[in-house]
Amino acid sequence: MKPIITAFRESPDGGQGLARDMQVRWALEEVGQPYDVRLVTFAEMKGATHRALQPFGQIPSYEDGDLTLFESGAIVLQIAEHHAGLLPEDPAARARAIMWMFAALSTIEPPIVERDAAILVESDRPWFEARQPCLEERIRNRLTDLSRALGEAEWLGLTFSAGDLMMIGVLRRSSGSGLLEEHPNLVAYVARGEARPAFRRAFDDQYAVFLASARRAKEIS
Ligand code: GTB
Repeated sequence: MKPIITAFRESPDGGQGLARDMQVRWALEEVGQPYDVRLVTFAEMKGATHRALQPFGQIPSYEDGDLTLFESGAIVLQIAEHHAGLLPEDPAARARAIMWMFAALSTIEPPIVERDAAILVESDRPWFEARQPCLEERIRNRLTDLSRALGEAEWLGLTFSAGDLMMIGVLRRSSGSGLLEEHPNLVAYVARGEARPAFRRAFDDQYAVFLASARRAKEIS
């Protein structure tokens, strides 16, 4: 039986693949595991049926037989631990790859999400403009340190891992902001991830969902 993931029926990202189902799709593609996608509307996401899978009423969720998971990091780790290809065999290298997954989600992502949220819901507040430099500085600090840690290496470990997958997923959210672009090695790192065939397949699948929702919107108008 194929695992089932959930994703937005109508993603607000305009087909850029920025919602977190993208990391799960990418991981499944990397390991060659076919999967099904259940698309949910915003209303369905907040309903009891979906909340039984994802208590916070968010996507993604993951169902594989009797196992149901939420949290994109936990889902990607589950996939990586049960299939070859996303975690090194060597125990120390494996632990470091998992460490980078946590770094992506708990060190790099929070300031990026905070700025995105401010732009989305606070842009009409009187203090919005004044707060921007502070939010940008927090991202800048993290990206500067990450850029130094990556240096001229291809990946964060010796080979591509779930740590890179999660990190690149997070960094894509700051692409085009000017902040990522201050670090050419991080821009090249993201581009390397995006050039992977598994990424392309995952991206194209979520883009097809966007195209279908755009067609529906056109038919209604
Ligand atoms: N920690 C959880 C995880 O990693 O799985 C966070 C899940 C999460 O934030 N899900 C978002 C969601 O369901 C979608 S990915 N939001 C709806 C809600 O909370 O009501 C975040 C996201 C959303 C939209 C864009 N975008 O439009 O660019 C990018 C990222």
